[in-house]
Amino acid sequence: MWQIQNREREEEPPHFRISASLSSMLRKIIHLDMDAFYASIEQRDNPSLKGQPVIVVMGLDAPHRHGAVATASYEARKFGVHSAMPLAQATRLCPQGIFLPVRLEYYRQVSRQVMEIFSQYTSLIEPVSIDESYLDVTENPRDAVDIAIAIKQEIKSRLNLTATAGVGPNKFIAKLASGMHKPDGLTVVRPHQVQEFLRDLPVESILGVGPVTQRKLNSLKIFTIGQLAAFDRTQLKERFGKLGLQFYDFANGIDLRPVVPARSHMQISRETTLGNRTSMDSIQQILASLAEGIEDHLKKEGHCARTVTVKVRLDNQRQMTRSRTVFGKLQHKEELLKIALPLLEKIDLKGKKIRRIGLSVSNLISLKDPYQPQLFD
Ligand code: DCP
Ligand code: MG
Repeated sequence: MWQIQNREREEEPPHFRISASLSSMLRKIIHLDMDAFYASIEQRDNPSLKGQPVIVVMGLDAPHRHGAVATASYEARKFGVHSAMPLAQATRLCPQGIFLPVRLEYYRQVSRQVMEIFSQYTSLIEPVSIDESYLDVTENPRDAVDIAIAIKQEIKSRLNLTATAGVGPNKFIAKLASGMHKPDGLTVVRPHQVQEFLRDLPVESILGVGPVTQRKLNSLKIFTIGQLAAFDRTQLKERFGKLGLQFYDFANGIDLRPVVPARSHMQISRETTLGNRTSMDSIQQILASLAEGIEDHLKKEGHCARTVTVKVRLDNQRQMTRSRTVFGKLQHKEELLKIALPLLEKIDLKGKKIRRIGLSVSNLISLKDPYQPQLFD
């Protein structure tokens, strides 16, 4: 049975007061992670391994048993065996274990089959590893929880494997949620439950808080995410720099990182060399004509973009780039420029000249996709 942590029907008033602009950024994100992925595939393919402590090893045939555990079935984990453990240690902890070699190409095939299931629900799929992905299902009219349940059922019925899912208003929350109940879990955090969900979790559950940062935070009497959320933002910035602001946002349930689909590695770019005496005004005009070229290309391909990058090469040969990713879908020249010009201003040009300037867009989204809304709807 799945453990569904869904306190939506509780009658308490919502704790989390989200401003209008923030609530417009709430999305429906599902984080999915397959359970004991390599080991589960081996157990599925060989029923005699069901319920057995299966340990899949990278370099099983290496001399002197120098292999390392890739993963262990949940039965083997009871003996303390886990990923990245040296084979010799795993053998000591679990002598009755069934040790198998990694079949990476085959697991990749299964991973592609999992992705195919995801793609029926959204095109915004960001694979993080062979068995873990973020899905942005905001544009799918179905409830995110229904979608997560349907995906889990389909993975079970079509592939005979189990996955754990977390549903939340952003990537940070969805990932934390999916880590709550494993294996075969489903944890849902609705926007008004975010604050309560985060409050008592240890600070080290925040992405980027490693042992050193954890010690520093603890020395400030910050042990829980709730304590971090209540801490002074300016002080966090002074002590931890930009990262401090990121921690503060996460602690307050804010995460603006978009789900970046795999195909978004594609980019469209235009660039040109500048003359010796090109003024800033004409640089802006040149940028506008580069933007026009990109708009034409995007329209022809039926794409829009989420990321804009400005690249300049200076007369000292140094190259500098500035990028910005937005929630909206960009296609028109004016929209591209509205992002590109401030990016250009961010580049420190004191005493230098721009030799070459480039504009590119990436994070491309297809407009032909059934789950993509029409532009500017
Ligand atoms: N993997 C690996 N080496 C590691 C960690 C993981 O080769 N150090 C491989 C084996 C895993 C797969 O990647 O099966 C997915 O990694 P996960 O961390 O998601 O672990 P599992 O899916 O095995 O277990 P869980 O149920 O905890 O997700
Ligand atoms: Mg996994």
